[in-house]
Amino acid sequence: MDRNLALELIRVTEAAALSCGRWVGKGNKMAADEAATEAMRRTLESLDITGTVVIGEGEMDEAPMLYIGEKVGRGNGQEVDIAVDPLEGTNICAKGMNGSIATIALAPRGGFLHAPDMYMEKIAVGPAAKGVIDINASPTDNLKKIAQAKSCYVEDLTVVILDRPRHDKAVVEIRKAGARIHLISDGDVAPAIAAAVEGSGVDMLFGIGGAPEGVLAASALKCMGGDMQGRLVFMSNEERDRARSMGITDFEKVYHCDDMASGDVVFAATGVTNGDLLQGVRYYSGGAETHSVVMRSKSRTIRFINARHTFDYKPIY
Ligand code: VTB
Repeated sequence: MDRNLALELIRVTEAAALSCGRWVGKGNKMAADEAATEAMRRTLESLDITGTVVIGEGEMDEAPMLYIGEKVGRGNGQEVDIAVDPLEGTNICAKGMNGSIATIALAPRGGFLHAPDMYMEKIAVGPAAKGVIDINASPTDNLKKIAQAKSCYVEDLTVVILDRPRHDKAVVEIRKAGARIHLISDGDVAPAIAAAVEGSGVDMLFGIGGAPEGVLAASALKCMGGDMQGRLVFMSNEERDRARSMGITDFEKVYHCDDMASGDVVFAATGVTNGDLLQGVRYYSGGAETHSVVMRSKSRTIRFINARHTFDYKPIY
């Protein structure tokens, strides 16, 4: 993977964030998502890659852009697979709440799990707790192991969980175990990554969210030396059929980072609204500032990038 691509990717997520940033708090999640998707699609066009979207906005017939199977890039460079979520956390963006990001990951052809659009049970931690998590163990056991690995008390740990009734039982157990909980309304990719950033205040992401987003989180955690386990959650026979048609045969399989994202992976994200990981887009007279992260699994370099964009020279925004 050409390492310059990593910096090129930041331009893609910045463009998405700058575009949907205009929709923050406007109560229109569809418009925000469309703005991010359109900007991401347009910027991808300028990359010297032969890209195929494998995690995208949906199937060809349901998404006008960045649909699964869509070819992107100039078509003159390395063959890569692309996972995108132009606006992860459409609701939070529409409500102006914390935690929405624009995100993308690249892997060599065949590098990503083709995750169907369904639920995935997830547990994610940073490098300090790598190798101690077990999705088959109880939340309490996982917390004890993480605390031991991090040389701290369970009471010092903060777990991020989507605020959903399906997590009520786990929330009770985690509180009883003594850990702090940060319940979020949406957007579980950024907190999974934050768990791998020392000093972010997040130690673990736990619970059931989207499977495609699980692949994006796994890509980032692979670049950071963190750890993640995921297991698909089937809600119907249709979902089983769909998974089968995407090549999935073992419905109980526990996916580790490398099963979801393999090879030389590059990941980038830009904050749309403020969060534990990234600051949101801040507009001012004549421009805006963005906050992004870009990383490569090969070098494990993690770059946080603040960029100031001057609109006179970027009239598109
Ligand atoms: C959402 C979204 C998350 O999972 O919650 C979704 O906010 C699925 O959960 O960021 P619901 O169906 O209960 O809303 C994510 O998209 C990603 O994992």
